[in-house]
Amino acid sequence: MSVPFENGVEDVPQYDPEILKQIDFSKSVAQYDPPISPEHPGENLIMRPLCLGDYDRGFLQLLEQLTRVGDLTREQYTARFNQMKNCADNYYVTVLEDTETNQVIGTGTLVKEIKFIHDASARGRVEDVVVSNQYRGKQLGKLLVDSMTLLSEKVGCYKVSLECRDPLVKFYSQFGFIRESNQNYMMQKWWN
Ligand code: 16G
Repeated sequence: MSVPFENGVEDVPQYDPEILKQIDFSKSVAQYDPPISPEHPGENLIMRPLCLGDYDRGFLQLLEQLTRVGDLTREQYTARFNQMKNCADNYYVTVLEDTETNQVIGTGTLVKEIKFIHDASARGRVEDVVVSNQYRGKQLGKLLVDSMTLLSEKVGCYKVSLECRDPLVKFYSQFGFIRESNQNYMMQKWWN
């Protein structure tokens, strides 16, 4: 179902846009100067769920600034979008759009991994955070991480985690993330 956004664009959102309005940003432990929020991310910017039409608004090109994406066709994008939309309680792919250029200039995702443990609770993961080169220094990465972190509590995650390289540990600690002394992140990479 298409919904109208503040910028007049009507599109199919990956998750219910009302959920973003439920984030209690007063709970944020990060500092903003000047103050910004999910409802007011900055001049000519809106925060909203990823939409189907973001294939044409530079979403995949933006992700390329984070890691390899590959040449996803519109069909591949649409299929993956619909898969995530069908699990809208578990995926919150969020974007920042510049309403002057109609380009997606920032993104961050909350993944809610459901579990049996902790009274059938869930774990949140903040994933795939990137802000376009020309928009750095506007606290937008901070806003995206903060919003996805606060959202994780709202949607019932008993904990939330993320992966990052050493130089970013300080950045992520401002949201309350701590590097656990006896927990290691281990992985195997099958392909790139
Ligand atoms: C970073 C991202 C992670 C992303 C990965 C991609 C954050 C907090 N972390 O670790 O979500 O999936 O980079 O790198 O955004 P890769 O292609 O090497 O897996």
